[in-house]
Amino acid sequence: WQEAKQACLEKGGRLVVMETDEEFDFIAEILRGNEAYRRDVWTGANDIAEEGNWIWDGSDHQFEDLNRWGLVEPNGGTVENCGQLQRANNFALNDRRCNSVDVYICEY
Ligand SMILES: [Ca+2]
Ligand SMILES: [Ca+2]
Ligand SMILES: [Ca+2]
Repeated sequence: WQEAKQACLEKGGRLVVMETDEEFDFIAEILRGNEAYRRDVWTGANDIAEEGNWIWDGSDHQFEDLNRWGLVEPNGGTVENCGQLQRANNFALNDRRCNSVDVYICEY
């Protein structure tokens, strides 16, 4: 996740921040509709600074405005502090170990 974040910064952007349900659905639909995206996908969501306090990296947009967790997520406590779109769960949000290697979406 840190490398994904850095890659976005170096391109002048940031990891995707989903301000609205519409934005979330727009991205999830693209991922669902394309066989090429058979991967979990990092977003800017994380609770690295404070366990349980989810924020969007690089944005002051309130994370609580969006409630798109998978059914049992977030379930990783202090072990899972980075938010991804989980393919196995129809691209709902999942907290995952930040050192997992996944693809990512930058926004500009
Ligand atoms: Ca956005
Ligand atoms: Ca956590
Ligand atoms: Ca999880």
